[in-house]
Amino acid sequence: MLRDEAAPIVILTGAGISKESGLHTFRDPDGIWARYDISEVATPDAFINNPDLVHHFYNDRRAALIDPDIQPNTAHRALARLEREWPGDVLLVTQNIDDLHGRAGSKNLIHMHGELLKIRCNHCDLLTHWSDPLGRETPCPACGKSGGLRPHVVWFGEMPLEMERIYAALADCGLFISIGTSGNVYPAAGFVQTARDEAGTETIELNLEPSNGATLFDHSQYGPATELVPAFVN
Ligand code: BV8
Repeated sequence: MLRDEAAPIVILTGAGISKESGLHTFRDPDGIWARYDISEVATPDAFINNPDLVHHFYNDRRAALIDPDIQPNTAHRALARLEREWPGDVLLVTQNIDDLHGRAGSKNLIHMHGELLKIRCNHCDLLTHWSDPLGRETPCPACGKSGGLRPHVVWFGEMPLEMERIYAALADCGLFISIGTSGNVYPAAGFVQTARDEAGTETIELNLEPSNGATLFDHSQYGPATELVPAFVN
């Protein structure tokens, strides 16, 4: 599949890569947005208007994620191996807020939508690992004030993280691989076009079904990530 055996690679993943680990996606029939309204749980206004509901939403997902049965799958591990073995740079950009890529061993990793197991404080500069339930009254472990803690998660209408680093990598990569994402959410859904706009970038989609941006990819394979990704990396 690869024309240049040392080209820098940028990989974008979405919720589909974690589905076979037991985590829900967002837009599949059994997905998260089938049970919750984005505007009530995943926007800054939602947090202002109903912080208890937003904390409940993320407390539920945080508790599900730390369940010992939730483990990285062979797709996560194959991407970590690709980073170790590929002669060129491999940057993994995930939209997911789970910690499965990191636990699988990926190091050059950007969580562009934040991380479910981190929190920050609106009263001070705290940013720390957190796996317990969070509430409006939880005192900040740094400044001691209540009412300021929030999940370290990028809500709709908020700027995704490390965008400069991502666009610099897209401008320089020889291969862009999109895995397990429906291509609904921007700016992530626009990365394939950005990669195409840089001469010579080969684009590949590995997904259960064609995404919204399917026609923008040079190559595509459809099926479960745990079948496609290890085979691709080998
Ligand atoms: C921003 C964290 C600007 C929260 C999330 C341009 C056009 C239109 C709209 C916009 C635009 N620019 C901005 C917007 C608005 C908005 C947006 O895109 N809205 C959409 C809904 C139209 N974007 C934003 O607000 C972004 N911010 O652009 O800010 C800005 C500028 C200046 C200053 C300030 C701001 C921020 C977006 C981030 C929102 N946060 N997550 C949380 O998780 O609770 S987004 C959320 O969607 C998750 O991160 C999720 O990962 C992401 C994308 O979903 P997917 O991962 O693709 O999941 P999905 O279920 O959709 O698809 C799963 C896929 O897997 C499917 O294709 C399925 O077939 C496949 N699959 C299933 N099983 C398997 C599988 N594949 C392989 N194997 C399997 N087994």
